[in-house]
Amino acid sequence: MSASTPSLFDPYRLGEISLSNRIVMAPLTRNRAGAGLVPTDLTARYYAQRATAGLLISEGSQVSRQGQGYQDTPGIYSPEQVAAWRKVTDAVHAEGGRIFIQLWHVGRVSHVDLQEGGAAPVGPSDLIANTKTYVNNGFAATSAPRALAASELPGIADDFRRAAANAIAAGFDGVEIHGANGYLIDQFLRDGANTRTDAYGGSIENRLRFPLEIIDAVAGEIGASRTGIRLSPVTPANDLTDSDPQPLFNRLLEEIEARKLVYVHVIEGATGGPRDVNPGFSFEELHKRYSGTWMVNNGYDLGMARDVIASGKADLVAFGRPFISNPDLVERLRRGAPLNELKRETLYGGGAEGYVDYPTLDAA
Ligand code: 8OZ
Repeated sequence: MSASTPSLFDPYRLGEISLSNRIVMAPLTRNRAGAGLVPTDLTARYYAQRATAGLLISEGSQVSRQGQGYQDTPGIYSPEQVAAWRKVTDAVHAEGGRIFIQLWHVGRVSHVDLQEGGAAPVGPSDLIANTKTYVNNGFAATSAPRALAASELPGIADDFRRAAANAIAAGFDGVEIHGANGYLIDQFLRDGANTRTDAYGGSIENRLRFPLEIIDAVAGEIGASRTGIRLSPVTPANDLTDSDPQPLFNRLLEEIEARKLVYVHVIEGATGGPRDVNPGFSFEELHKRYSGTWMVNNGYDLGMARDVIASGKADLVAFGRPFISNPDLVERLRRGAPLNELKRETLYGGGAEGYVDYPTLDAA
């Protein structure tokens, strides 16, 4: 390889910040928020332990009470949440790390027991998702959603805008808009979840309208150079279906290019599952349309990650579950060292166990 071949371990310029390497910690839901849905001191320790990643992306954090779909996920809408996240970003920055927050609205993937006054969750249409959520300490079917009125949409875009302002006030280096995995933004994009007959449904242009209004609200508030987005064009997660994702996402990438968002984070294949769920879909067609930072995710190991960076097919690689069980994942990859095994029973909920007690190489 020539000296100019990029490596996973080279620094990278992301908008206005520099990352010490091309390895990203993917957003990971852990369901450990404290009362008031605030991140805790353990949360700060967990992210600080992983600060050698070039970039950390926080777990999905709801932009409003309505945007919550699972028990004990943190928010970024109250003053208490902003103050608590400040402790997290300070701890990460003290270790030399960089951190974006993932801004999340679950849409129809929620349960009446998580909604204000037991209200129905909301979506583009009143179609129920055949999926489960976690509530009252157990898995439960999602509740039947109510179709949003067009007059409610500016309020939700404004929740995203305010959450982005809160994120900057809390010390985050930027935000990732959660446009993936069958949540609100993805629900508006897809004809399997969005059967609206107004300006927000039907044609590709119409299905893109609300997602783009959210993007414009966020980027207008904090700047495109601090705004990234996560997409999962072919995932079946959360009962999402779509008759023809290629032209839809081709158009979306053109719109994202025009808005100069700082990165696009793509989940290649089924979220946390096989990469080849839709072999006819071309991620290259998407990449071709966008000249900013291309972040890839899903089942990467060291060899795949080295190759995708060296080939120039991606700028950054996000690792999910390996970062839960290996706080020093970057060092382990650098040395080609073995990885700790993931304890699945402590993934969601609980305390320190399976959260901040995974050993580093040096400790082991
Ligand atoms: C696992 C459990 C709950 C939520 C996603 C935010 O899939 C999630 C999530 C993952 O994007």
